[in-house]
Amino acid sequence: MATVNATNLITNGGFETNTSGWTWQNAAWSRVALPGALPTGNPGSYCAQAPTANMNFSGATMSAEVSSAIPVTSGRKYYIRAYVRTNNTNVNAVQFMNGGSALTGISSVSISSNVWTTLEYIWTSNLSSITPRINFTGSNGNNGKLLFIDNIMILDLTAIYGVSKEPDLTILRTDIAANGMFWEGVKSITIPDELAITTTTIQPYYITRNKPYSSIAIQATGGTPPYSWITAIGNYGLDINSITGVISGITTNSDGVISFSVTVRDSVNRTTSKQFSLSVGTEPSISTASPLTEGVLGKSYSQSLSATGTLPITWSVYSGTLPNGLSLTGSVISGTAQTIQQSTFTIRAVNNWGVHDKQFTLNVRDLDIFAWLRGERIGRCWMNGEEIREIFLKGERIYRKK
Ligand SMILES: [Ca+2]
Repeated sequence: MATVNATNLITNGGFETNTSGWTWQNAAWSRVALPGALPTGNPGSYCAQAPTANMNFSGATMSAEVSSAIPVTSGRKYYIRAYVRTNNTNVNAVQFMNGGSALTGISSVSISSNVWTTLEYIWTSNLSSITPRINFTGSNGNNGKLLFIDNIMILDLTAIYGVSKEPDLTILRTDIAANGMFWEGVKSITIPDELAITTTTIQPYYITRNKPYSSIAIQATGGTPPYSWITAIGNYGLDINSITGVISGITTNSDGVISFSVTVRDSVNRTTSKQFSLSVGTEPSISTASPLTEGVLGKSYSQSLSATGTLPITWSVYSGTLPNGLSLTGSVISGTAQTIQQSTFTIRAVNNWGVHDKQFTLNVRDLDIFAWLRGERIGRCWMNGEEIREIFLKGERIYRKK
């Protein structure tokens, strides 16, 4: 919340200093005590002449007008307000005007007899100055009853709230009510900080297709809490909790970035929106089977690993070690096997949507396998695709794989 000075652009808009700054169509207008309650601190209103005099409302008007134009700025927003009242049954309308001309968007208002009526507007100026006038319109009859005016006020909302942050009437009434009505000169007015969505990126930003998703709550600041949240992302299978600001659901969207607008509304219906996006994809799943293709001592080796899931996928040896001489680069295990061994290790595949670990074994065998038959080195013996390790003849080993 911030407290700022709200300057009434109309000097003596509440007639606290009698007729100063005003001219009157009927010179007999005078300051009188208020007939009926306005907020405290309003010691007098201006009214038409005393009840014994005549006011001709036979198609005529009666008006009070500031005596010199006040500057305004085209394009800026202004809060305009006046209290009016009459017990003259021949008066049927009152209007806040610019001298003798209507202000754009502000028309006359019917008034009920002897009841204070609030003229209240947010007006976007199309002028460089205005001469505020309260214009009563009547018909048929001469009588001497009363017309009251009080608390005429013009506030430069653009100056108070800043460009593009001017409130609507509901918000302004809330602000003013918190401080009491004010009627003259400079008064302080409490305005809420600008309502803003402070979350920059919805977390988690990456959303896995076909899996339940729940975000960290989107955050807002300013305005007048509590907040409610609105968005239109139902076509992505997601929705926002109107109270918590948490986005959840299951999306079946294909890979890619989805974008949508999130709106926050505060308790006085001020709203602001922000564009957000989420990235849809799927987590990795390593599809290469274990054990891996056997390596041969001293020979170059290359084995590409594969995984499903949204690219890019980053590969690493999560635990264990690759056979001596081999290394993992990207998704390829390669190198020159240096040691006859069987290695067991865990490969990790990671992308923005998840992690998959899978254990592999990789055997490195001897390149120069040979065998001995009765003391002579010979080639290798195979049977049904299996390499034979030893052959015995009548208890004597006649063949041995090295
Ligand atoms: Ca007053």
